[in-house]
Amino acid sequence: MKKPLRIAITGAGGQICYSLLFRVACGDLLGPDQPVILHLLDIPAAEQVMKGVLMELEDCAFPLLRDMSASTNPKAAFRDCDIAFLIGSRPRSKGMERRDLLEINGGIFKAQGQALSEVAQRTVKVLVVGNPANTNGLIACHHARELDPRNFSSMMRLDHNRALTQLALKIGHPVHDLQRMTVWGNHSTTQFPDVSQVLVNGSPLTTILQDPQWVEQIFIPTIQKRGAAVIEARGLSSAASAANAALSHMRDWIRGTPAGDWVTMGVPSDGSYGIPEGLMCGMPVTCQEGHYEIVQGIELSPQSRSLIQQTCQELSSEKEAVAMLLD
Ligand code: NAX
Repeated sequence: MKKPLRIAITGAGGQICYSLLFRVACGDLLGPDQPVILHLLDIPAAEQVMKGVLMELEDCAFPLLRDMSASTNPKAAFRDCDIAFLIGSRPRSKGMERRDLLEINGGIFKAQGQALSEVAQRTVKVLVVGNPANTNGLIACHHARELDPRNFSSMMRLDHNRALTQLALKIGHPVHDLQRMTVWGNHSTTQFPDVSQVLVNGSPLTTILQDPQWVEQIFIPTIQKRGAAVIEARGLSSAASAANAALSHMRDWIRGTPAGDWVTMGVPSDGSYGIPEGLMCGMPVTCQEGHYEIVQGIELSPQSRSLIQQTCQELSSEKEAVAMLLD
């Protein structure tokens, strides 16, 4: 049997983790022959809830779950961890300005980046889910001075999966037939779900979808506003689908993307596609042997370039709003 891997998960008392923890513990992330040790982190107000979650994890008798702990101290939770899901963050409360939200969360992710840098494995893979995910990811990465920035990513996979399904429904194919979806930019309403490279059973989508206006007028706004639509329907934000996306993101990063396909990850921009360096931006990536590469050579139309520029402008303005946390 392999040596157990340590997986830190923050926001452990919240609704996304209530789905994610159980899937990680049963082997959905790393496979049926990889034991895991779970390190839960939340704030003191959620200590009692974490206790209950630990009890339920015990009650599942998962064969792969070798040990688990709950803490309110980031350094304790991140010690020696191989994988970290940073999910916990402060929600926007009544009267709070967007700038205040960015700053409060920035403070949380600064401290967590520093703690990861001090105590996590040097190869730790970090996925930031807590919103604003891209900018929080940038802050955590910036403060993890002893770690490679390529260890950090932010979650765009829920947007990616939403886009795949809406497209599959439109053309009447199973999701399985579709490849090469990309969601550029920010996990926000400015994101650009880009179908221009999508293949359906190896053929360009454009040979099947005869309705270009649908993409602009229905598809793109539907994906951009899907989070709000789920809140409207459920009275709560996406949780199980977010947990599934986080798990898929980390699984593909570690175990690789299928040949000929790619996924969307928020990763530190390197200047590709004219996106300014130093943003945590949704981009198409392939993964192999635990490393991602940004897909190169995609031909972008002037309209696509303009939509990418708009969402990156939003990322730049978020970065400016937290400039004091990026010194
Ligand atoms: P919940 O409010 O259910 O849970 C959040 C948990 O985080 C709470 O238990 C809270 O005590 C904890 N927390 C707060 N500050 C913390 C800190 N400093 N350290 C550790 N834990 C802390 O939210 P949930 O629905 O689970 O969502 C979590 C985050 O994911 C939110 O920021 C949400 O906006 C974000 N999302 C991001 C998505 C993405 O695609 N990037 C999609 C889903 C989700 O909306």
